[in-house]
Amino acid sequence: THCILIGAPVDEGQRRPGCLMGPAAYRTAGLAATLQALGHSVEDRGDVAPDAPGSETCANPAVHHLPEMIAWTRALQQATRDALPHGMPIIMGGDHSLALGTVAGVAAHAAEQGRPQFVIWLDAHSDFHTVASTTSGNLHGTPMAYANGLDGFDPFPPFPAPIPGENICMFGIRSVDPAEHAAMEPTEITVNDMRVLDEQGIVAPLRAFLDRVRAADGLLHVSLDVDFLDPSIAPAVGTTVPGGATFREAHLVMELLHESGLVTSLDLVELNPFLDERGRTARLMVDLVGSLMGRKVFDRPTRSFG
Ligand code: DIR
Ligand code: MN
Ligand code: MN
Ligand code: MN
Repeated sequence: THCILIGAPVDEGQRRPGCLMGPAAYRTAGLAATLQALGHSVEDRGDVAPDAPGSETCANPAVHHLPEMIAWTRALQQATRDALPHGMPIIMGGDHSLALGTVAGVAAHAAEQGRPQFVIWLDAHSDFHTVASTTSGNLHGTPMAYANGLDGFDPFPPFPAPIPGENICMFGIRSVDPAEHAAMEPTEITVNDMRVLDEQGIVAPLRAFLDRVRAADGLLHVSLDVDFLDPSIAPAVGTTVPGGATFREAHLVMELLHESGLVTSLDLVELNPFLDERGRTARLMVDLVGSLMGRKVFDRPTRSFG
């Protein structure tokens, strides 16, 4: 695979400074070398620089950094869309608001190809607020609702090709605000919260979704929020929530994604290196990318996905 690294030092989607150091931390932790050691070619396109922000406003007084986020969204949509015909974009965040742009970019590309877009959201949070509904005002809590085509995103550009709920699958969810819960209720989104993972494990729900992606010949975007992981193994995130995925659960997700051969783009989000313990979380995230891109101890017999 030709891996295209894109730095997205977005820090404006939440209130705890530090995510802007994420791209540098991934580079320092050896992301490119890890990919090359697995036989991939790597192109680092550097950090995206958005245009100067405009002066957009919205009715919700809680929202902060709206013009900056709109500028990031436009720039990251373009950067992701530009990269997709050439390889697999790996977006190094940056807080999760960057997915407003990256998922828009992959959706635009998929529409151009005439193929359906699927998304796997690995996160403690559902990120299903709108600009209108967010009470924290942190736009990192909104990208999934934007991608699903919800109203309430003025004055953002309209989402290019809204992704139907059937094509969205969440894992690791354990923190959902009331407005998000209400907004998700009528959708067909598959929400594998931690209770599902406790009861069924990660394998069966993930394979069920991957079977659907394969059957539809879809493109698959994976958005990996550091807080998907349990804080005991991944402390470097502003919004830790107890009870997250374990080390092996996380690697197993990545290994199954690799074996599926379906992943076409990846976000790495919410890493805050300022909160890290000597690069521990950054290294874990890089190791997880290694598993996603084919690192394994022993090969497994090829398994049919249906
Ligand atoms: C909360 C927390 N739902 C909010 N969200 C996220 O502020 O909207 N934290 N995404 O990481
Ligand atoms: Mn998130
Ligand atoms: Mn989160
Ligand atoms: Mn978050």
